[in-house]
Amino acid sequence: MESNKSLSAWQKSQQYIPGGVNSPVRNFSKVGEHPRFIDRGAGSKIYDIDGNEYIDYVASWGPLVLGHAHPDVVKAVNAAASRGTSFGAPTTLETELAEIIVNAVPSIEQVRLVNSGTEATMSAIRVARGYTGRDKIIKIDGCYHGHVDYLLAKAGSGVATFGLSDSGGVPEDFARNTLTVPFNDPETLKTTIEANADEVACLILEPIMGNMGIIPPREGYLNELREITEQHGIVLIFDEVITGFRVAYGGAQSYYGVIPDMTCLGKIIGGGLPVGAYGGKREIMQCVAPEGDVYQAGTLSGNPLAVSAGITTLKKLAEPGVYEQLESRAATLASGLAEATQKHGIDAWHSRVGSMLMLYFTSESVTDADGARTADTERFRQYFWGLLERGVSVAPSQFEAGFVSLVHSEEDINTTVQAATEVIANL
Ligand code: HOZ
Repeated sequence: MESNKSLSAWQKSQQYIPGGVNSPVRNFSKVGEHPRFIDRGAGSKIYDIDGNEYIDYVASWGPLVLGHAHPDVVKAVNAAASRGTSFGAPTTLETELAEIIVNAVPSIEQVRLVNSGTEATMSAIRVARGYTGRDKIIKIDGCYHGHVDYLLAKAGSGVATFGLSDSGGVPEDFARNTLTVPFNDPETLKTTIEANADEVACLILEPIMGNMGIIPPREGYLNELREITEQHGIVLIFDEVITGFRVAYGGAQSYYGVIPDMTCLGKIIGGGLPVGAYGGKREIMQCVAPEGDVYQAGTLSGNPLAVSAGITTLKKLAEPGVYEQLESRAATLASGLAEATQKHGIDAWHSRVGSMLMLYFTSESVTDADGARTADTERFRQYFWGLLERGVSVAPSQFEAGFVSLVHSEEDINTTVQAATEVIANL
């Protein structure tokens, strides 16, 4: 497969951009070689600058549930752009998106739009601290909530991909108030809370871990978290930047029927444009300035382009049969992969919730970050290249989720299973 143009594009980009990329996991260094530079996307496919075509399961790391360059999204963005890209003043479009979100996500009575998932989690935690008057926070080992200083401790995504325990540049003092506990382990959470009685403002987690591969909650785990946090007056924050509108229209909270106090959103609600949001109970959200004293602001927050793409995307997702289709295509893909690893005697753990899935190369169970860390990344590297050479693009990391979108046809799925089976047979 020809990739000379990507190679020279990367050689040039590295002169001007650290690692040649604007987000670490896009760099292929953990799978070896250079990243492919993308020219365009259409539906389920992306095309690199050397002219190679790939069935894409990265989906811009989650947002593109309607696929690339969906005509309605493109039309909405063009229409918005022709009326002005940003005003720094309220528009009715923002209220329209906020209303859709409030009606869809059970925990959200009021919502603030921001520009990224990082901004959403950072702001939600500030509000939780302001609301409770407490400083400490608890996060889960392997959950990733963006690149907020004090949330990079034991984080997933690129931090896990590059084998970092945390990030340079974060003063110890900043992380002093961050406590971490394992996923699916309510007992350690209880003892941690008891050891820090009346000091913990919030517990933040991805209800389905999506930055360490895919790790679903054990049955009852989220309910236990709900009970424990309620008992101690701790704000429970679900980071649904990945799972929001992905596993169900109302996100993981409606999928599992557990309602947090606050929710962070991003990715899908911007339809592929930069956006984030945080929201929750009215009483808590009333702490946000100008109603309350917790400050948060942004020049481009709620800009008409991102908001229009988001509204169009969420309206499509409200149509009947959407989540059934995602479920059925992803189930076919997952069972094809499971059959292949079984047939060829490859140690594997298959994980899937709705249209998010992951194949870990390990003989262990993956129910928390330590389980995920047992995966054989060298074997993943071979798998990744085998797929890419056969025209299938997955994230260049054992710890990043795969996403099925509404435009993946049965043929795409069958082609992918066939390609993966060939690769697995040769591992
Ligand atoms: N943190 C994102 C994946 N979990 C990566 C974003 C990107 O590289 O675009």
